[in-house]
Amino acid sequence: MTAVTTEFVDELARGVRLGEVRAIARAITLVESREPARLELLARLYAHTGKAFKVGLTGAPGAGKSTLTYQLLPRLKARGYRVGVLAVDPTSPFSGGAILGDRIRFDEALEGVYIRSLASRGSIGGLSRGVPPAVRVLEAAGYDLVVIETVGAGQLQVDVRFVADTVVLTLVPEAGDVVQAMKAGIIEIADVYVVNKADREGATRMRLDLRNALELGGKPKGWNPPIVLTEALYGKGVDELVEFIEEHKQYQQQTGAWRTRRLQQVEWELQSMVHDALEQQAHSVVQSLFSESARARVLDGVENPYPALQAWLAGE
Ligand SMILES: Nc1nc2c(ncn2[C@@H]2O[C@H](COP(=O)(O)OP(=O)(O)O)[C@@H](O)[C@H]2O)c(=O)[nH]1
Ligand SMILES: [Mg+2]
Repeated sequence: MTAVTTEFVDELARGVRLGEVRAIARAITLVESREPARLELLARLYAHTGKAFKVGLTGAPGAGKSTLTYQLLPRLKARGYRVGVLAVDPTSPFSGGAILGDRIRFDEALEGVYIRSLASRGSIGGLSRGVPPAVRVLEAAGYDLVVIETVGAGQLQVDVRFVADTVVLTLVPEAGDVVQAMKAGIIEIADVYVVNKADREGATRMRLDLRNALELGGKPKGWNPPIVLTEALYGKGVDELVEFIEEHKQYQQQTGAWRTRRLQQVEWELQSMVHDALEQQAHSVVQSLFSESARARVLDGVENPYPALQAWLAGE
């Protein structure tokens, strides 16, 4: 990337505010990068951010998250939302452009929707640190609902809580083993559960197992996470899913849970930025404390590195 000038950042910020697709794309590329100017851009946009409703869609690869997202789009638009999609999934048709990408130009469902894939590298616990700043770019551009599709298992799915207001966990009947999901610690993280591919055998049974597993932990005091059966491929059950997503949003707004959750999101966003900066710093600190020949001496057992590290940590 060439040196980023203040004029360039100004122009980007202006373009983003006008909702220009090219400016949005370049802005997201910038905020995803480690260019110092990314903070300048974010500072410029900040006043226009923080308002979008963020729906996190998580689940194993192949569970049907992209298909579901595609089905959600026209329904969310019909409710008046301006929708953006961030896919943290290298295999997603959204990001790969293989399936949906080819249809993008003449597909009504995708009209007016901004879709972008994000790299999952440079992450804490697997979730792209690029998500919160990319969301802010979309917010500044006027999008008021962002769907975040994250692929993965275990930790990755837990992290989505810190970027989304409502987490939808997509399971499939074949994955039948609810106990596995419980062990992985992902069973408690969702606000809405989806058993997709309900056209296949075992979906009703799975809903039952899931309900039992959820109630093992005792009756929840607040939100009781619903379980929706869907057939994303055929658009079945998706209206119900949208209903529950909206209900969860309203529940949070009415109870104040919204604010608690968003405070956690702010913490995670800032922490991931600092974490990233420290990681970069770690490399240069080691280079400056221990030259290549010093590192060779450490290897050969003739230079004890710990006093130097101790001194550095103590700020000497
Ligand atoms: N039978 C069936 N297949 C589905 C359904 N939903 C999605 N699929 C298929 O499952 C595969 C994976 O879907 P995709 O949306 O890419 O999953 P993702 O990896 O979770 O994003 C695709 O071939 C879809 O067509 C469904 O409700 N029933
Ligand atoms: Mg996908």
